[in-house]
Amino acid sequence: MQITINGQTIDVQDGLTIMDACAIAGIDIPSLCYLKDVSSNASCGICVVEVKGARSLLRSCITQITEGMEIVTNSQRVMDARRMNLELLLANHPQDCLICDRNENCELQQLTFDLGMHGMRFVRTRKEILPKDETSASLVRDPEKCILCGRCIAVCREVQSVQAIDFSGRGSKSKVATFMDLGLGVVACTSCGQCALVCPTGAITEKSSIDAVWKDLHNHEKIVLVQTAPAIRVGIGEAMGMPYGSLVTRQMVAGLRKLGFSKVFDTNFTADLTIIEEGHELIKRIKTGGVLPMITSCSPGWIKFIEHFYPKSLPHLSTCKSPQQMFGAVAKTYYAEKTGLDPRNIIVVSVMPCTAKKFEARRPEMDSAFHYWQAKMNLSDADHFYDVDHVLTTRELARMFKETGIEFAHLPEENFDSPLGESTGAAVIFGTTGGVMEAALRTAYEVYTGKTLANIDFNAVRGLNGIKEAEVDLDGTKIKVAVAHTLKNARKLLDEIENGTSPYTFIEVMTCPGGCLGGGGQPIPTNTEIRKMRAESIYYEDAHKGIRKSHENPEIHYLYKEFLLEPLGEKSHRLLHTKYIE
Ligand code: HC1
Repeated sequence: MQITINGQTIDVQDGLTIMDACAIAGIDIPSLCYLKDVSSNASCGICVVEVKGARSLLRSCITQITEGMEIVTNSQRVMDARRMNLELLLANHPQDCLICDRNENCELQQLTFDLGMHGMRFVRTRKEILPKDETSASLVRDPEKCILCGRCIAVCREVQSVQAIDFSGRGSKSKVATFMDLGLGVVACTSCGQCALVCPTGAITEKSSIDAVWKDLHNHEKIVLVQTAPAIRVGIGEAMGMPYGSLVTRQMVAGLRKLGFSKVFDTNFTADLTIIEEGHELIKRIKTGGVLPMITSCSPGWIKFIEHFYPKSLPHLSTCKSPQQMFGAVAKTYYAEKTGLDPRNIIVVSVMPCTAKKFEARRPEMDSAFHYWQAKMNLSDADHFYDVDHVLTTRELARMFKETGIEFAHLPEENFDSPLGESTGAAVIFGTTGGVMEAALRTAYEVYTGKTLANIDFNAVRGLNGIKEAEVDLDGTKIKVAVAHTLKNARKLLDEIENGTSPYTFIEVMTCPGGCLGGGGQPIPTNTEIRKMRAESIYYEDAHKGIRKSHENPEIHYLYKEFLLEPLGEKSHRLLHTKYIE
């Protein structure tokens, strides 16, 4: 099909929107509401263009091209309309950019600059000040900064099938709201933070733990340990200005030491531990007629989803805590004992790509180390501590680096501390969809059959398809496995389980698109192309690791020999496994 854009004739395929056709012609049409692959509300009015013969300007994100269409994207009329629509949005928007969490990473701010705005003619029309919603352990919503673009609503509904938020009110009273304005911490929100990832302004952000972490880092009575999730090493470089998907594992370790952490450990260590416990749990369920399919349990948004929407299916969840929580429990018991530290003085900080991890760390049952020590040390309730004290997102860690002037790209490469820093290739792939499944199969196969796996790369469970499946032959016992990322895809697998048609033995579910590397706490922007680049780096690290199977991690062997004694043993059950809330 032939169309003309700004006087130039080009050939493009049928069925495109004007915005897509312009992108092919090298013209980036601005928009504050459009969300590629998800939806367009066509609400912001920034993407308007002139089309010959049309009476008014047209929104390029929803208007399809037609043969011979003549489009103008840069006329005075177009520029004036875009500026006018932006001015109307700015009229009700707070002018506190300098102290906003999204300063320098705000699409509204950037567009104001890009469109050459020099003044604002309109005054605020909204009469009341809309209160912040701080009810969630993970997220803060500030409706004053909301421009009603609808992206958060679209991602919550279309990607996650959760619908925790929606538009309410009309005209000047329109706002994004939770059911009955009860707050994100009260309604059925999974805390996944995908809304924060797509918000063009500072209207939804993670609940910051930065001040609390600094306070503990500056308290010389505290030993502050940090653990880093698998997906941080492919995200933090981006947040520090490096190319998308930069793999910066050892610079990250150096940077964390510069911030003052006493020891820099790796969540990957307890990802390996999770595989040992979860692999044995799966084998036990297969051999003893336990509840199948068993479903992975390390993604806290997913746990909240199944608790809210599919409580009948909770027995399908592995009882394993997530690697984040296993780390906290092991650090404040095994590591405390080994080093002679008072567990009350140990602070565990997690760096996670995930906003729901903040919620997970505050689940009331996540205090197993406290109960472990309570009787031994005669602790009172006043001594109470959680296994994980603070959770920082990738974005928050980047802010801390910037606050201290750390030039991330020039950091030397350093190694994790021992004994909670050694990990395998199986652990790093936890950070991408399919990774937990692949890691579990590498171990489950060898434990179940007693044989060495010839090819440890399970390509069938790699990639960004919404649901992937594979058949695995455990030496004559054939099992079918499935992998889903996003809660909308997980819903399909749960529906099969609940109507009795699920053909699977083992299922991996990760809450966020692409798995943790696309988590709600990762750098903004995060989109499909960027997720692919992060996944490539993760598989690169796996392929270049000396040890690639969790059960071959030597530090895990010591942990069992010196402390846990055996998988699924008494200590494991007290510290590494959990129950769910119906
Ligand atoms: Fe994840 Fe996990 S992989 S949940 O996605 O099991 O957040 O990265 O840390 O706990 O290990 C997140 C990532 C992370 C846990 C591990």
